[in-house]
Amino acid sequence: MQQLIRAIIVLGVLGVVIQPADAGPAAGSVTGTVSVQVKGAAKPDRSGVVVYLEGVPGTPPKPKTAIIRQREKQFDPPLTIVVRGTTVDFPNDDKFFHNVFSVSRPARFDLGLYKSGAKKSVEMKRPGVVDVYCNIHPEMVAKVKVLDSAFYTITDRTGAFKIEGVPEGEYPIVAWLPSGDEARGKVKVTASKPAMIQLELAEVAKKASHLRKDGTPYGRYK
Ligand SMILES: [Cu+2]
Repeated sequence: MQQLIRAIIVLGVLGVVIQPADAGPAAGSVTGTVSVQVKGAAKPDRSGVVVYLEGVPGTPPKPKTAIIRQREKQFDPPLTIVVRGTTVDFPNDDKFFHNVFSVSRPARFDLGLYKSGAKKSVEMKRPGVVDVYCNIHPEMVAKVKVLDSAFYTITDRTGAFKIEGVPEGEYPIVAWLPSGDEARGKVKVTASKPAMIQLELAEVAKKASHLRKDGTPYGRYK
């Protein structure tokens, strides 16, 4: 059962241009804070909200490698943000077998059983959210958020964020909670004009339960 909690995320976005000394094309920063409110009360910990801009012109973001380890029957880290085209390595650092898989639309894969010390990799070709599980251990849960943008950041405990080096222009801005949905707005990055937007999104408190790769529930053989 999913329990929906209304949450409001207020993005205070300030467009600031930091003109480099050797003045090339104007590059700015988007800074601001995210304040998460659940049922009217401000959430003390506002970390973990992914904020990113879409459609920023220029060269496409460079994919980097990302690593999600299988360690002590957990995925480490549980949340990974990558740009499209990034290859994610899944090394097995445990002493026993795992079977990493995903049935999420942006990246369906089944890495099969593999042993301690082995590593398999997946290229994240499409943007979206990829839920990663192990077919043996239901407690192993990871998320990969694949973005088309290199202009992203994750809020800290205070909800503050900063995206640097943004060319001037108006862009869609997205705030995404891994445990909820996303809120969208637009932000104008200019030399002088600060912009303020308010977005609403729902935080979803849901029981972490999912099915195995073949769609059946996890049995008692764990
Ligand atoms: Cu496992």
